[in-house]
Amino acid sequence: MEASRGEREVKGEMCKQGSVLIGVLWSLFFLSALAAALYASIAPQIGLVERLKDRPRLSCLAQAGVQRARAVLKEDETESYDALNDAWADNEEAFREIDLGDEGYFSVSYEAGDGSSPDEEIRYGLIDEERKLNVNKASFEVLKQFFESVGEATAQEAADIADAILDWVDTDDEPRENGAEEGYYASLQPAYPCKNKEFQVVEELLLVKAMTQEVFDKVKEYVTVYSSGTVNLNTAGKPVLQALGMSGILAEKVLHFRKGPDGKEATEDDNIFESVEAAVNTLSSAESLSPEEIDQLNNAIGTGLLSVRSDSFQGTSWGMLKDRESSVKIVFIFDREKTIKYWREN
Ligand SMILES: [Ca+2]
Ligand SMILES: [Ca+2]
Ligand SMILES: [Ca+2]
Repeated sequence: MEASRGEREVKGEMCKQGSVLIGVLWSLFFLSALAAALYASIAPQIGLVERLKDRPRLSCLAQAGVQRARAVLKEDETESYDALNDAWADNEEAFREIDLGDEGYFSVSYEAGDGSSPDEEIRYGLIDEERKLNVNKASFEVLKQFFESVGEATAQEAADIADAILDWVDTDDEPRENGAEEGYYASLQPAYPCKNKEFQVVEELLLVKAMTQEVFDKVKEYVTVYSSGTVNLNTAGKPVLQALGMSGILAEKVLHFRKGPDGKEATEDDNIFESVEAAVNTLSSAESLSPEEIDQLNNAIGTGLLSVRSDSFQGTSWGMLKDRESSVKIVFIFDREKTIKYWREN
């Protein structure tokens, strides 16, 4: 009996130790589950903190890209004209993954297409705003043609949009034939005023009567509010040349001439229009032009909207660190006087 009481005591003691052990294991299990859950809930914040810590460095790297863009533009050797083989337009040496030592590197790049094919290629440099149509400066005829050919709007829709744009910008309150002024915008739900001032961003076009998201998406890369107002014959794509009254075939002849012997845009052998006055002679010396095409080119010149020079430039500068994937992107637009017209960092 004594022995069995002793046995019971030992067993009781072992049971007690066992349950303490199980309790400890449970606690450990519980704690590690809690830690895992906690980590999962704060992991995004840890990532965010890391990124925030990197941000000033990344921002500096991207800003170095903007400074480089200014320096390259300042050294532009062809001041009387601007073309796609200028140093600012396509220049890997100046803009592609420029190593800034331990800090990281920057790239200034964009996707390029000549408007005649869907093929896009990455180029390192700036986009001149004069390759686009300035909606603050274009006439009714140019706007109507542009929204018909590029926006794929019907003739009536294009006329509505063109007149509504002119009314949006002009300071009076008298609607044009197809346009809209205060009376129209005041009747909308929600109502907003007619601006009677120039567009400040291209997205503002969406506020104008008759404009649809569908049309806007088709035209947005070809419109600007930042250019001097003229369209550069050396850089504009087919849709913009067509808006100035050139046929598709004539616009293609302009692009073909510009590409030069190698048939490629933005290479050393590109042909250049050195002045608007000589444009007809320059083009007809290289391409065969019909009398109608010569008339079209002369009419386009007659709009006063053609030039061979650009004044405002847009760039996208990426700052990147060597050991991490995070990056900062700055989209900027400045003019030759280095006035910043647009700046967005994210
Ligand atoms: Ca008005
Ligand atoms: Ca008006
Ligand atoms: Ca070429």
